Amino acid sequence: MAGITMVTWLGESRFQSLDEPISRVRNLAIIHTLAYFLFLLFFSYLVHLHPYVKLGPLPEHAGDVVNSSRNDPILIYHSSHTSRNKMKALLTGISGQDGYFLSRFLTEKGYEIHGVIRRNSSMSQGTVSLHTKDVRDNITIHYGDLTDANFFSKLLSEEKPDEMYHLAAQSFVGYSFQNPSSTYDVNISGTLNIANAVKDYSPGTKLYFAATSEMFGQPETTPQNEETAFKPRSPYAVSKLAGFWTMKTYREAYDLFICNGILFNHESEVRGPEFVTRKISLGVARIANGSSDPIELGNLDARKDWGYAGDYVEGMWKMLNHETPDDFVLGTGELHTVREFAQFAFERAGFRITWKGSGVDEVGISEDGRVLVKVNKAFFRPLESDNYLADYGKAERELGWKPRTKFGELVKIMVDSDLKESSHSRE
Ligand code: NAP
Ligand code: F7E
Repeated sequence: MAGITMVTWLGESRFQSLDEPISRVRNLAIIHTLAYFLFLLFFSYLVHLHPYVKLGPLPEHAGDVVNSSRNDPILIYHSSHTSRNKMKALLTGISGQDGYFLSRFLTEKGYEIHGVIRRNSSMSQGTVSLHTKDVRDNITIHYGDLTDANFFSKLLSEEKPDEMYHLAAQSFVGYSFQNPSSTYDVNISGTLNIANAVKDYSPGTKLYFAATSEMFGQPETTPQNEETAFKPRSPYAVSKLAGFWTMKTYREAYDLFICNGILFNHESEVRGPEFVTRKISLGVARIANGSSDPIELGNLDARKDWGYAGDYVEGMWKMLNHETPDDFVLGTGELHTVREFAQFAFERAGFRITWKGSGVDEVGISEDGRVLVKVNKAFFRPLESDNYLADYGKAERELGWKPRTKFGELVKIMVDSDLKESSHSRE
């Protein structure tokens, strides 16, 4: 062993005779150093530039994962659906309230978004037109109607999204009493079309269905959770319950990844104008800008568990990224009446309101004696569902979800937004 020493370089061992010239050893060291830096450069290219390399853990269904475990800091994968590194989400109801917040949320998460819009003569795109450019540019629109089974078969077979959020519906409870038939066509047959298209053309797609607290109807127990019995009290609620059971049946029968989100009322600055919260915030802004017409409302005693839509879309995504498909309740666990909503909303705009009279004769009056709110029987429903209160404990435990926006903050967001809009449109 005399005259022989061991040189370790970059984990490589080799024996070096002490008789070799020193310059040869130096050259070797330089070559090894260069090789090491080239390797580092190549590696950093892979991590930052190469389309098939992602940092951090990926959703489990991202595609065929190569050379990884879920805890690896770097995952290399080839998307089985798109051969790109972006997850693909397909949204029905993208032009509605939840479609707006979910598009924003998924864009921030790096998803490629496809959305279904039903054509209308003015070619308006609802809330899609409210997006900032980065979100709008990330959305591919497909024109189609929920009642068109062929359209969805073709769409699913062509796009094969990683995740699909079925949000589209005839969602207005009051209208469902007047037009139960079209409500059933859209909400029951339309939902069946989605379930069939996923089953037959893209069974690897994870599917979210927008079920509702309305399915509880007049619940016997409070608060309500995933175990509470359903007793629907409107054509809308009946149609959603049919959708809920269709999804549950398909999940079990065909081993599909389908989740039902049983969501309590969630509102926002882009809520449809006929829903009571937005009707109030728009009315308050109109009155603050000089209108003398009061807001006409129905049942002021109706109580709801109202949350902020922006919080709820995260819960939808968490459901589809849970290990197993399941059903979850999302809500706030707080109840407020329509009267309270109106009171808070007027206060936010600087009006103190006092209530006088009762039933259909009740009015909300300003300090200077003006009638700001009055009751109109036309806005009562044949049946009212009351006593709703969410127990979102399962979502909190299993998904780590809970509502962030309190009632007062929700009212503030909505009123401030409408005040700002109405002052702009006066300019
Ligand atoms: P929304 O604002 O009323 O949006 C409904 C969407 O469905 C709109 O984009 C609408 O398109 C679309 N749509 C209706 N009929 C269609 C048809 N035949 N074909 C294609 N698209 C159609 O409702 P949301 O508040 O976002 O709620 C999303 C979903 O959650 C709904 O299914 C609703 O029933 C359910 N949900 C909502 C709440 C809540 O408090 N917001 C609570 C529980 C469950 P147009 O723009 O053309 O009308
Ligand atoms: O009514 C009462 C009305 O129409 C709320 C949908 O997103 O949430 C929503 O359904 C309450 C009801 O929503 C007026 O009687 C009083 O008790 O804003 P809304 P909704 O019926 O709760 C559920 C969870 C969904 O799933 C639905 O898709 O307010 N109310 N006066 C009034 N309601 C309206 N619209 N207009 C009034 O003047």
